[in-house]
Parts: sequence; C-alpha cells; structure tokens
Amino acid sequence: TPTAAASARVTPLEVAAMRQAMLLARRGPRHGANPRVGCVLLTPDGSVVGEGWHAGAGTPHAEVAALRDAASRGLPTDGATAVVTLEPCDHTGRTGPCTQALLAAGVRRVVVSVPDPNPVAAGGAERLRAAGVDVVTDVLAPDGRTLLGTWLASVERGRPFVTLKLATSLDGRVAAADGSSRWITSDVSRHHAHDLRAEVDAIAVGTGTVLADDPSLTARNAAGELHRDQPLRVVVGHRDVPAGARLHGPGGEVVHVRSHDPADVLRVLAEREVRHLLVEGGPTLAAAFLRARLVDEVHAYVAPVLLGAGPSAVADLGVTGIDGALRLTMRSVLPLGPDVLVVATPEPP
Ligand code: AOF
Ligand code: ZN
Repeated sequence: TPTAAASARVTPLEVAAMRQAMLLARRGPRHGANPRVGCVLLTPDGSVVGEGWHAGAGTPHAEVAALRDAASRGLPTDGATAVVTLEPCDHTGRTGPCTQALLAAGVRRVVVSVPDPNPVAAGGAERLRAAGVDVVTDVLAPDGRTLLGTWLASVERGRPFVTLKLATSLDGRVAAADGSSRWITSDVSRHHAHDLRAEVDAIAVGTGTVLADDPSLTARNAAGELHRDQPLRVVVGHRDVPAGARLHGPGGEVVHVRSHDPADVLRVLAEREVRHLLVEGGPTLAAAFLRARLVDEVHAYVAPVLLGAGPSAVADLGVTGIDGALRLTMRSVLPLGPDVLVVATPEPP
C-alpha cells in the first residue's frame, strides 16, 4: 500500500508531526470553498520551528501560516522539512503558490498526507521535486482523507456533496393530513439538524416548501442566535417567493434556481464553489435528487409519532416493484432524545 511505502521513508518524528498537523488543520472551518489543512515545520534534527493551519478561503494557506509563525518566533527555516496534510498548491488563486513560499524559505524536504485532487491547485509535489526538494506523499493517507471529508468528495465528484435531510414520523410522514407539520421531531433533533446547517455551504428547498412552511433556512444555536457564517439559501422551482417570506430576513444570500433539474442546481452551486449542499425538502425536491442519483448521504430524523395519513417524506420515485427499490447502506443510528437519527448512503451508481 502507498501508506506502507511512505512509512518506510519517513521518521517517527515526521509521523508525529503529521498527527500534529492534522490536529492543527481541525482548527479551520468545516465548511467553505477550501479544505482544512495543517502544517508543521521541522529542523533537520526534528525540532518544531513553526506551525500553521488554513482558516478558510482568502486567508493564508497552512504552509504560509507556518512559515510566518517561524519568522515571528525568529527561528530559521533553512534546510527545514515541511510536514503538511495536503499537497502544497502550485497556483495563484486567492493567495500565492505555497511551492514558491516553501522554496524561498529554504525548505529541503516536504512530507504530505493527501495529494491535492483540485486540478487548478495540483502539481506542487512535481514542482518541488523539480527544484530538488525531497517529497514523500501518502503519509497517514486514510486519516488525511477523513480530515478532508466532504471537501474531498466534492472535488472528486466535480459537484457539491449532497446530504438529504428528512424529519419524519415513524410511518415516514412529514405532515398531518391538514398540512400541519410543526413539530414532528423533538427539539433535540431540531438542534442537531441546526448544527448540520452550520457545517454546510448551502441549503436547498423547493418552492412548495417555501410556500407551505415559510422557513428562514438559517443556522442558529440552541438559544436561537444566528451563527456568524450563514449557508447560502437556495430555492428550487419556477414559482416566485412571496415578498414577505422569512427567507428575505437576516441570513445567507438567497439564490433562486428556476429549474426542476437537480443537475442545474448543482451546476449553479459548483460555480459558486459550494462543496456541501443540504437538501431539506420537500418531498418533490427530495424525490428529484434521489431519481437523478444525486444524493450522497441521507440523514433521517425519525420521531416515535404515527400519523396514518399525510404526505410522505419522498414523492414518487418511479418505483413500481420491490426489485426497483432504492436500497441504502446503513452507516449509523444515533438516539436523539425521544427520536433517532439514521444516516444511510445510497449505493454508488
Ligand atoms: C495549500 N495549502 O492550506 C490549502 C490549500 O483560492 P486559494 O488560493 O485559497 O486556493 C484554494 C485551493 O488550494 C483549494 O481548492 C485547494 O486545492 C488548495 N488548498 N493548498 O497548499 C492550504 N488550503
Ligand atoms: Zn497553497
């Protein structure tokens, strides 16, 4: 395996520095256009001279932050080893290329966990080797991939990673026969779902849900206060959003995609560098994403409530016989107060 091959070429101090770099990376935000990345700079004898992490798009990359840390401590980086969780970038995006910064600082060796899958930024390892730097990749790669999470999945797919959220009664309904839907699940489940909103880049609902429920689609804490970063609010469908809708209140920017095709929605969002989309309903939008095989993960909050009538969480999927059922793989079941959260993933197409 690449990991075994890499481990033969790294020292125990470098592996320990990689674990530290991964902890540093976790200080960065889980959401946003950019990945979480950490970097530790070591002298040739293995002492730490600088540490850095990436705090989100537009801020310095982890390598540059670590070089600045060393400079601010008055410690030399000449001949140093950079241990970094993602392959250093070789492009000028919102900031300059990390390859150039590392070379200018005299770094002679670079230890990487995961190669950068983003075509515009990739090529750093190649560039550094061409400049005579010793580069080792795939160190603790499984942990490095876990750290990158939905960012990596999104870049690999070339579209946002899609989580479908359902909140249902035990018999799979999202509202009673008269349309009333507040509150099927408990406040424990609702707070949990709000934490998920704070982790994603965008939340989508159909126009039917806007008209029926008038949601605000904001990420709030248990006290009802808005988080600092708010997800983009995406309305899908041809009907207009009423001028007085709660969506027009404080929160993230509102984007209206006048199409019923989930692929159109993902295209618009990919252009805006959305990496993680949460589809919150209603049943028509959920079915459209499922039929298009554009759901990566389902989060179902299920309450011990029976309604016996009323709309189900997912509209017609075109399944006429049991052989055509959409089968998912159970990933986890989490009790949440009186409810449970089921996380399941569809079979890859
Ligand atoms: C690195 N170190 O800490 C991060 C990297 O627009 P920019 O300039 O912020 O570049 C964003 C891309 O750079 C991002 O999509 C990913 O490929 C890479 N992120 N690279 O060398 C870092 N965060
Ligand atoms: Zn960079």
